[in-house]
Amino acid sequence: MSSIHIGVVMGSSSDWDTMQHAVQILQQFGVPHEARVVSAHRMPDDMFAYAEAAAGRGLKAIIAGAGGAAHLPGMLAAKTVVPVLGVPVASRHLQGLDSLYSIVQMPRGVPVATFAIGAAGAANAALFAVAMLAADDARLRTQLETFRTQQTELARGMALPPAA
Ligand code: RP5
Repeated sequence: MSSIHIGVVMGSSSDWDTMQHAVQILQQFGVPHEARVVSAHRMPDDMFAYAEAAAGRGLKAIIAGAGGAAHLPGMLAAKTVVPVLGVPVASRHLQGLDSLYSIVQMPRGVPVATFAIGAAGAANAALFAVAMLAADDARLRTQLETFRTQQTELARGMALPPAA
């Protein structure tokens, strides 16, 4: 059994600015993970090999980010029953709407859990993965509850500037 629980993959190193927000969350929660480039279009054989090996390696979820014609999450999901969490990366010309539609509109039968475009989606995908793992991990559940409590306290402490 692998010690890696979550795989974070992306179509290009240019996705890292976005996808690092997922990795930061996994680091913060102490979740064993890996991060690598696995391009659907430029390395399809590697992508299939990654997906086919995922369950056997003990991965509990794959967070997959891609931009433009973002086939990576859907094609990974086609080759594994390990849950795939898709992150649409903002593209140069259509600002990620193309990525979002490419990832979210999976035909019935092969789901990809799709998150918001960009950094918030990457962070939330990781938080969702943490929540999945927390179902069987009391330490993670406590950490997640503390994280939520801290957010609540931050929001309650938010001050607004005087009206102009
Ligand atoms: C996709 O193409 C990647 O996920 C990336 O978002 C986009 C552009 O890739 P680069 O041209 O920056 O390598 O496959």
